[in-house]
Amino acid sequence: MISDKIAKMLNNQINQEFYSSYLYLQMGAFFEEEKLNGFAAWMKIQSHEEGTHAMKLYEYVLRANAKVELQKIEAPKNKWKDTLDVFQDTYKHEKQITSYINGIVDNALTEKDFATFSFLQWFVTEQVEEESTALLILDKIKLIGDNKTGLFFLDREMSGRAKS
Ligand code: OFO
Repeated sequence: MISDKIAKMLNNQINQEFYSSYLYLQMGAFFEEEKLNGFAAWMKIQSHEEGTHAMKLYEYVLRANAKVELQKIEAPKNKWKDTLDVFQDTYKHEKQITSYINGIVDNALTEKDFATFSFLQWFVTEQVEEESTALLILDKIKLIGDNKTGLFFLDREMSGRAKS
């Protein structure tokens, strides 16, 4: 049902989603160390969501009668200067994920693999959300600058994120 090339790309994406989960879990640990518990909770939820993205792809590859080939997950970066540094990386990372998703969509269209094209629409929409959320938080952090009270309140706001 899907070509070897598409199956390979989807398997790579499973790895990328698990890597995202790892990266955000590591960022969560950074925030725990910084005593920013709201940011830490936000990152742990984000990490969990990335795992669900990986599983969506995993199930699709199986349903499409292709082989799931899990790969080694790269160790994420584990040092950041501050909150701004973390969210600059988060935004950059999500843009990178969007480009990978777009790459698979592009190939699916070229191959007239409309099933995969249709399946990936969820990810296309999700990436708009992911990028815009990361950018909004990044902008708020920039707005706050060195103001510790501002960071305290933003941390509180971050703790309000609910698990979806
Ligand atoms: Fe962050 O959306 Fe999946 O990777």
